[in-house]
Amino acid sequence: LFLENVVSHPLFRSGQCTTRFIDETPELFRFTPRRDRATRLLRFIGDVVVNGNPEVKGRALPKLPMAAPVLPKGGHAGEIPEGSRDIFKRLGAQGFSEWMKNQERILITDTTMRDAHQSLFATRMRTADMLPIAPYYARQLPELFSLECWGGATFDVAMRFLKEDPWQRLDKLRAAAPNILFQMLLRASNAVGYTNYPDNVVRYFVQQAAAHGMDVFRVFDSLNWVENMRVAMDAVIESGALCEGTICYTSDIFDAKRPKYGLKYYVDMARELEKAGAHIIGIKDMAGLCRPRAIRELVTALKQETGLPLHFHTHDTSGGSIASVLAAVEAGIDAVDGAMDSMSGFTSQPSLGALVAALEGTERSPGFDAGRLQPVSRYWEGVRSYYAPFEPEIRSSTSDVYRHEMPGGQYTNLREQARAMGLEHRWPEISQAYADVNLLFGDIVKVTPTSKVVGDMALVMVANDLTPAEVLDPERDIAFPESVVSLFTGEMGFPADGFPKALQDKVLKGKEPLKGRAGAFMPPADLDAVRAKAEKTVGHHISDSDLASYLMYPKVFTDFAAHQSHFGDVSVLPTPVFFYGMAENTEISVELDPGKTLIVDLNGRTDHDEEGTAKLFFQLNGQPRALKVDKAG
Ligand code: 3PY
Ligand code: ZN
Repeated sequence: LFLENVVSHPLFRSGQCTTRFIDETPELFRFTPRRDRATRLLRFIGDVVVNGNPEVKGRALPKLPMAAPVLPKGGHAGEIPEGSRDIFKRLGAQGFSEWMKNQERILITDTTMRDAHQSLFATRMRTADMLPIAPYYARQLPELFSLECWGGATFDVAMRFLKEDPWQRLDKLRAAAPNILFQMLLRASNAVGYTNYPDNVVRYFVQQAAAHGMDVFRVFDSLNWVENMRVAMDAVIESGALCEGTICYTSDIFDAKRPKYGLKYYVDMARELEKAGAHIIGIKDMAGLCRPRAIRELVTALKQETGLPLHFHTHDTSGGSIASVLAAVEAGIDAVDGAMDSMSGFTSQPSLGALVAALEGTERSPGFDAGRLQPVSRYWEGVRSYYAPFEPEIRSSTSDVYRHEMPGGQYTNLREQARAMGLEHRWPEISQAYADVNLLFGDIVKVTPTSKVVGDMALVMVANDLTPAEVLDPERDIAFPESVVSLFTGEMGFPADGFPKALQDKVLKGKEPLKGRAGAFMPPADLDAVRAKAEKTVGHHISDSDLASYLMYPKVFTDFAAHQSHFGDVSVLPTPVFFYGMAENTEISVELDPGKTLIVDLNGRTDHDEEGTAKLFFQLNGQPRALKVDKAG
């Protein structure tokens, strides 16, 4: 047993290992017999076949077996050409920032592996579907500026719902595509969570992400408060990575009725971000509100006022985003985001194919033609069909977004929350309540986590048939959700003009709001003590990245660890098996490790007996295995 683990490790064999070795490779010190992995996976498969995956309960499930996505023919092996990451490594952060400005071609980020699925199907895309295409990106699309593949909601969803380790996803992708910059979304002091963390936790998280190969950190604050971004920005800069200091765009710079979000607001913020050390300025139009005229004006002004490259991110909820991206390109933007065609449109990013085709033959063409995207897009099309049960019913663009201003990444999630509360049929009221809550809260920036608070309150209003006047009425007692109390306390920071005083008093019921940045009032986490506590809870040694997960989400991490010890690493299972199980008389293959494959056949099953137990008959690499599974609940 021992021989399979520690002793065969090259570092151990070199005789150079110290106690750090245990810290850095804890997996080698978990002495689980190898064949247990197969048994545990079989246990998981059996459970899904008999009881269903709780994550898809109540959804319309696809018919099994499902066709596998088709990978492009060829182009996945052989030499890896130079890409943006090689250039970055050569030039360093400052030099790379200059390099970006000197490019005539437009630089392109593909968001398919992060924001696109976050916005289209509730962040459910699994690592197993990302990994096979990564070698093609490395070889066929080395001209891409970056792959946005981590952060935002993907971090907690990975552990919470997909039962997989986000760090392992990053490591595996990194190994498969070492030449293209990886980009993540970081919610500044909220890191990848929903509320502020102590400063040393934010720093620790950034250090871990950088050590695992993250290159571009898109750092934003959900109230556009630069003061609240500094800790995260400094940590990124100190780690040697690229810091994209980001402005969240809301309202409309031309709306005379909302003058606080005029051009000056954004220019001032960009200047502050430049002073704070950003290497790139991100314009994050999370709801897709920035129309062509506005982005043209914004890019022109920010180019004049800052010496930094600009990167535009938008959503296609209204259907109008490609026009905005092209306007940005014409105004001289340096980099833009899009998603592969089959993963684009609606609440996701605009289509990369459309963008590249529009720029073909111009001096701003990205250096590859739209044809090169098609095989990759076809692969994603197959992947997307796996996740159909997570897609909302709505099929078309909706320019109604200019009214409710809901971020693309939230739209499908809020509809999901509404569905879970039995309120989906009242969606028009919910979206109106969302707009009303924004005004009640003082017309704030709405992006994770503030957008979630606005959504929570909107659901409460609709569920309880509350009007805005009733919410404000001092005589009327309202049970505000915890997230609303947290917002008005200042735990997510403060908007530049503060919160409306009367509502704040009503929400806080005499409790004092914070007098400044939440991080300044939080004692630093004792990382050794937290680690010891986490290890005691999960019952084994944890790695540095496990600690980062635990610091972000203690309960989610411990539940995930318990799932892993019961079922093993389920991230290696094909997606249809993970969510929908296996049909009788079908076979799947599972790659446990490179070159180590498990063939699983489900030959038949019995119904539940009186005790509620069903028997499943498998073959595991040709050997018969029977498995008893109890009925859930
Ligand atoms: C996130 O924070 O996850 C977002 O996508 C915000 O737009
Ligand atoms: Zn987005």
